[in-house]
Amino acid sequence: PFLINVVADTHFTSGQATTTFIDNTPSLFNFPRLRNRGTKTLHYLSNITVNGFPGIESGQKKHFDLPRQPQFDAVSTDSVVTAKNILDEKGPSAVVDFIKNQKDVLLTDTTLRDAHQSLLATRLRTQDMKGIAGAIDQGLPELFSAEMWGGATFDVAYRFLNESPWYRLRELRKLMPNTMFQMLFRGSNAVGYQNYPDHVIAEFIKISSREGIDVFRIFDSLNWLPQMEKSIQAVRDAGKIAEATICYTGDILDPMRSKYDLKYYTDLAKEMQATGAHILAIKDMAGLLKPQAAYRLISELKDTVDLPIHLHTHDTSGNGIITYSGATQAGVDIIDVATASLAGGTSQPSMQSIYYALEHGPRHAHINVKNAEQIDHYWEDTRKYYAAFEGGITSPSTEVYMHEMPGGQYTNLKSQAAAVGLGHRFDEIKRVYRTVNMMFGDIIKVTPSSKVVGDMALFMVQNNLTEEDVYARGQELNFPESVVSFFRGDLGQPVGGFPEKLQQIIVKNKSVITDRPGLHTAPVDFEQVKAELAEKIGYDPGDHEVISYLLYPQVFLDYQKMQQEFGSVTLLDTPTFLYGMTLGEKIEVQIEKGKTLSIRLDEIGEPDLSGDRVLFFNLNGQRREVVINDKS
Ligand code: 3PY
Ligand code: ZN
Repeated sequence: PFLINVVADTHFTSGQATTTFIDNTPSLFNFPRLRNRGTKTLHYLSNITVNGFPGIESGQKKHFDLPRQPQFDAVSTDSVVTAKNILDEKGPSAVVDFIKNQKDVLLTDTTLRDAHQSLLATRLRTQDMKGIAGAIDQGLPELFSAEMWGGATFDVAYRFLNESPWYRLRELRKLMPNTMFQMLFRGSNAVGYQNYPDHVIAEFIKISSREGIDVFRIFDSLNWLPQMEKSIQAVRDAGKIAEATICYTGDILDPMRSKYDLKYYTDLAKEMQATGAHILAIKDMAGLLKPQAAYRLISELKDTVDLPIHLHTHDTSGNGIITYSGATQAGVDIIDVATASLAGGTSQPSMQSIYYALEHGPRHAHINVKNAEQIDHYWEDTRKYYAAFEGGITSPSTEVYMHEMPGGQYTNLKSQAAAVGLGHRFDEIKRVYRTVNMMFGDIIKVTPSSKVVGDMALFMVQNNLTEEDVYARGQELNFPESVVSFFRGDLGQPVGGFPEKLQQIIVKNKSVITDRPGLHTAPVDFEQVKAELAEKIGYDPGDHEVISYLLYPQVFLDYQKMQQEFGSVTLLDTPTFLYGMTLGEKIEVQIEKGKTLSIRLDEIGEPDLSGDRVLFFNLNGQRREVVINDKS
């Protein structure tokens, strides 16, 4: 390969190379890596088998039975007109009318997004979704939508699963033509943790609509409307459904938490309606909306706005079903649920449970529960693959009413704490999280503002700082970057503004902004970025790849590098993807129609002095060896 590189080098072939040519041309050593797909797959398998998957030690592979497939009594989508059919044929206003004409409460199934984000560190792979997607489309045509994209799934797919979120969207779209796809969109923070320029936001919405997203749940982590308006307009322009979202915090029935009282929510709802949104969503990201409060809030909102109301909660406290029951009585139009095997705890309440909770009452949950139970068998079996990523909350935790951490953050912060050696002080971190929230002025906490609170809490615990210490010694402390950025106004303005004294201590002499961060970001030249990316990856990228690179430059390039090294590993079954192979095991990977890799692991050699092991495989009848450095 070295000689090929030399001969291919234009500088060399032009005859200008001198004796320093080899030293000064490091690209000569970029050997064309493992081109062939089989070889790349063997390379991946060898690496995982020897070194383990990030977060999982090597040598853990167990036998898993194939997940059970649903047995439906009868399905006929011909007779059911789904919300997706209505949207495609008649547009968003017809869907709004469809919702308003329902007597029953409609369901959104969050299994493919929030459920695994909240329970399994967002690790659910497209391969496992593909195994059941068609059955969901056929067996649950009454669903309002399936939430399957956005939030943390976007970057986690690239970062940890070696797969493109766009691949997921395209594959599922093919398998679920009759189901509306819903995504969680962080307003001006898109699917990231920082503010992006307005036209980047608009471009992202345009591309994801084209690729198959129908409903955009748009929120701002501080409930600051100016950060949401551009997104709502972009969704309208794309002919899709804009759900303007109010994040719920505090407790409207607690007089001690008067900052977020009923009037706060109803006033905001009126402003949301004025943006031209199609639906109003109430996003109870931590699961703080208690049953009586839900009844009260939804009743008042129904009297205040003319939009359908879509409620989202997390079941962390164990009260989720009663909350939904209260909301349903008060007239909520749509509620978010997850399949039973991925419900409860920090995830959404169970779809099957709410069905029976409402059965024989005035308003039912609108699904075929038998089909839902059948589909759930698949998830019960599939969840087992991901045991290594379980968050560990196995029972209701009412402490959430104290710390108010969003469902997806709890386990995240726990592992962040463990990573810096503070795992044993997590109870203290939870209390300090609450203290920080109050120091910050009692803010809305949801990605990315929740991360700021979490970072500050970790910082204080790590440095043994009390609230008083922060005020007394703050000038000499170097606060985490996310905290400084937040107090400079980079995420927008919190309800009631920043506490001035603390803001001064944290930002010190840096300038702050009080208007929309989008007004301060330089515009992006998409063509120029595309050319820059093409140069880096060696091919002409699609607009979806350009936007991914814009949002997550390093994450996207790292993903590309992994693709070059290991090829596409999205088609491996999950036990093999996560745990590698055991000696003598045989697997089949269908890489395309009619093309299957048949792989057997025959031998794992002992490491040599530098730690290299040779693995012997049989690939489609041929003996192949792979050398891998043992880093375990
Ligand atoms: C996200 O933004 O990823 C969330 O799930 C917030 O609740
Ligand atoms: Zn959620």
